[in-house]
Amino acid sequence: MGLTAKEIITQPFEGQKPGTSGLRKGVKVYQQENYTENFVQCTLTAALGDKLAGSTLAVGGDGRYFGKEATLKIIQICAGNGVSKVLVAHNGLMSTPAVSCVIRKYATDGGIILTASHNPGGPNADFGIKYNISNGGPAPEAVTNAIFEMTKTISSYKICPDLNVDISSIGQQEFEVNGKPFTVQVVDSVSDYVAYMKEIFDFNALKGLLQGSDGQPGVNVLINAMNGVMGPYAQKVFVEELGTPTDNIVNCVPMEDFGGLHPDPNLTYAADLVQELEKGRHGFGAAFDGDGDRNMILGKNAFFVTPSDSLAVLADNLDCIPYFAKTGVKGFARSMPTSGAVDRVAKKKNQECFEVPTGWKFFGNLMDAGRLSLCGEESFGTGSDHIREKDGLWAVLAWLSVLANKKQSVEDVIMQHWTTYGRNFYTRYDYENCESDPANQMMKNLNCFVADSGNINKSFTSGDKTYTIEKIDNFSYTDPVDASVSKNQGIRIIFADGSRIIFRLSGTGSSGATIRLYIEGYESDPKTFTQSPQDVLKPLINIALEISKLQELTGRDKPTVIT
Ligand code: VG1
Ligand code: CO
Repeated sequence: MGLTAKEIITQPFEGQKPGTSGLRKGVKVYQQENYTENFVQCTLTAALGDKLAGSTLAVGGDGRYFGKEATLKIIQICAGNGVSKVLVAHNGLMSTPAVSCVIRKYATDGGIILTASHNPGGPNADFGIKYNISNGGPAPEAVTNAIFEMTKTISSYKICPDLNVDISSIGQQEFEVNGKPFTVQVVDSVSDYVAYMKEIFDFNALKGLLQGSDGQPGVNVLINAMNGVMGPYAQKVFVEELGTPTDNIVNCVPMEDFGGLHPDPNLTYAADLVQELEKGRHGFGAAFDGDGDRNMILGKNAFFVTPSDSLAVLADNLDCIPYFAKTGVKGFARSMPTSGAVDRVAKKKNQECFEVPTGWKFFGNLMDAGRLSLCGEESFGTGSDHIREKDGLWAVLAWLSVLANKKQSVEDVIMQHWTTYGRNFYTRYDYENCESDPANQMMKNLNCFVADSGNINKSFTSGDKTYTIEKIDNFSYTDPVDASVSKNQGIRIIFADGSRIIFRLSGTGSSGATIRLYIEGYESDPKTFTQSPQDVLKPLINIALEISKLQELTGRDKPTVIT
């Protein structure tokens, strides 16, 4: 029997601008009457316009609280709007990179990802909705701006409230809505994603590395999925494909509240992994965030690979990965706050290297234009043009490919890299959940600092170091492909020796303001390489605090997270 779509009258709502990566709010906000429906309608209409009726879309999420409910609602809204087909994740669970993979593999018109990524989940935590376009990547700013504009004028949404979909078994379900066929296909994204990884990497070589070969003992790995969506993917790749014992993959059952963890793979929130690795029993450790696009890589004794270095090392060693032998290497890119370590590799290899604003959406155009193969962010994001999202598990397999090929430990690979290129010392300070007014005031003051050309050539001294300002600006990016301009992407204070201080406000926080302070300093003297970034960068940190008056304004005497 056919179903009927309804048009529900609703009110415009403001203050919904999507941030660095979709719209993130407390779950309770999304649970308000018509809120999720409104935002989804605005998203679909703004993103697809005339193409919405008859389109095919993918839907999946990281399994956090409210995800299943939202998934079913989204399918009903799709049906209400005349969408032809929805590819939905089995039980609603699909990592962000897997959604990108599915959008591309099945050539859908776009997809919706239900995640607040590395933000905590549960009835009192966060939720998020993010739209990806047909290339598999996050919607560009033109689309997110259009969504925002529509939230101010929306007056109704369309839904098919009687549509009853079962997402617990894989396969196809057919419906008739307003006299037209509507198909829901429940996909096994784990199989699709893992099949793709097997095309990209040499799984036999990886197996040899983990199990031991040619008289070499195997590398004992520890993989921590932080109770997020990556559990099933890690299980399939490590246990089923590579023969890793089950004990070596932990927190691999997805939970609605991530078991109370803050699913952000950094030294603070993934302290469990760090402590295990410190015991020296594993040669390699990795953690993912809730939606599986981020990665943290550790070596034996918890040797920490800074994400910016991770990017540079992979750039230097892409020949260890079969995919790049097929596609060739077409250029590198990093987000603006990410250290310049990769730039050095690009220079040596004569590759283009782009500096884009924070957030993965800026890489997609470059990839589609065939100018970018590998890119990354300092925030534990690494990826390539195999999809259009950063990809945590891909990064782990890339690292293992390097280790297998070079027959070296993580620490040896990094040391060798620094010996060749010098070390870009790097640290990031996060001041999470500050009050908004003082944080905005600080940025306002910094904008004044930037506007005052008298600050150029000014010197700042801290301890025995003196730094002279060479350039200051609020980073602006002109997309080399479509010439779109993105302004106000972060305050940069660049010194004569190339050291940098960067300030920006997070676009993914769900309440208050999160200030991010990024510090980079370059050293070529091998004697410095084993020193701690906190020691080496201390003078620059002090100068950053002095210029910004961060502590006075926010009342914070230390950051909540140091990376
Ligand atoms: C943060 C990171 C940024 C990343 C974004 C989304 O944004 O800094 O590099 O792309 O999160 O990552 P912000 O605006 O809070 O600094 V994820 O894993 O949340 O998709
Ligand atoms: Co994420």
